Amino acid sequence: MTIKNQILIAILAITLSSACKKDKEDVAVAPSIKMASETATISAKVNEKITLTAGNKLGNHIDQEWKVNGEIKSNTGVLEFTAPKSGTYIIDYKAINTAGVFNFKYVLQVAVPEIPVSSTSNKFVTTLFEFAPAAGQFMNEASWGNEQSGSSIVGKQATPGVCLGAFGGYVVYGFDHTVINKVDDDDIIVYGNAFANFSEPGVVWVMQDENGNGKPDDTWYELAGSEFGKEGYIRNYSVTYTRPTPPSLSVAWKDNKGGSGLVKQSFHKLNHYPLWITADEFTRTGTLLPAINIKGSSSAALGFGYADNKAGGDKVDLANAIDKDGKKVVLKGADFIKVQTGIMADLTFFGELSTEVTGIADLSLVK
Ligand SMILES: [Ca+2]
Ligand SMILES: [Ca+2]
Ligand SMILES: [Ca+2]
Repeated sequence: MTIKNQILIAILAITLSSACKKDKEDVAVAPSIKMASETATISAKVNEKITLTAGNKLGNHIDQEWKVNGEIKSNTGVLEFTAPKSGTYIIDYKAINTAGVFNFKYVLQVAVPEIPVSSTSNKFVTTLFEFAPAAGQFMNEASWGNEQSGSSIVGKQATPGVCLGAFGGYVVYGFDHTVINKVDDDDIIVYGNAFANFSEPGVVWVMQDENGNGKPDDTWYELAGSEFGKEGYIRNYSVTYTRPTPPSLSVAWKDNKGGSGLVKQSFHKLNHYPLWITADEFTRTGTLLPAINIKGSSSAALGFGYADNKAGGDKVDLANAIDKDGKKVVLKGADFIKVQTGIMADLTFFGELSTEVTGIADLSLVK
């Protein structure tokens, strides 16, 4: 080895050792962090930006990470986060280097947006969002079952109102305020045209405007009634209706349990397939209620909790809300409501069982 090479190696060795030493100086101390807010439970509104800051007291090298519900949202000392909907968000901050790690956890509570009742609030539903009936004897008629029938009960009680057709047909409305879930009391009344031994029970669903956008694009919760969990009660029951070819009045259906049948023509002379639906078949999915009270053309009322079930209207309690797994949920209130025909039955000369709705009101505003 030449002298020149020996000198080069010596220089290289010194350079490497000083580089290592410098790194060691940087990472020798674990992160020392001062959170700008040390309150672990924080709150915010939907669509409101919050800013959280972590201060590096030593200014040494650290890697940082902010996670919201397990998803990385920032790798700096600052997290800016806007909750897109109500709920609980877990925010984890981590600072790490080779000498140690620092963690801080926030629990962010975001309340469901609420529109309070005011002097101008309407007791009735004020917006029709969707009218999606099934096949039925009133379809395509100028009264109960045409494309416009859904709007018949906006802001009022009305007869004719809206007919939902056979199983699974539904209509969705919104209130101009949040209907509050009163403790130990019913909250909403759904008016229908039921009378003794002529009930056509519909399942009631409610939704909170969790993302505050005024639209029913959040989570539906079924209001469990008297038949919940009983024999013949089936959630996620689907029925597909097929456009009759050649045109005829009766409409064939098949369900997702291997069953099939006809929505039979009765007194009514128009096509029972909703003709404004351009597809040649459509499917309605919902909760099937037991047909235990149906004998021929007689259909006695079910216990409680369904639309078009009892004469004078049906009161429902938001406290009976259940999630997709059938578990009870606590709702502060509801902004949207869906009513859906709950039984697939042929009431002989009365035609198919089809829920009618003639009004929906917030009971707290009904005098
Ligand atoms: Ca209640
Ligand atoms: Ca009815
Ligand atoms: Ca919404």
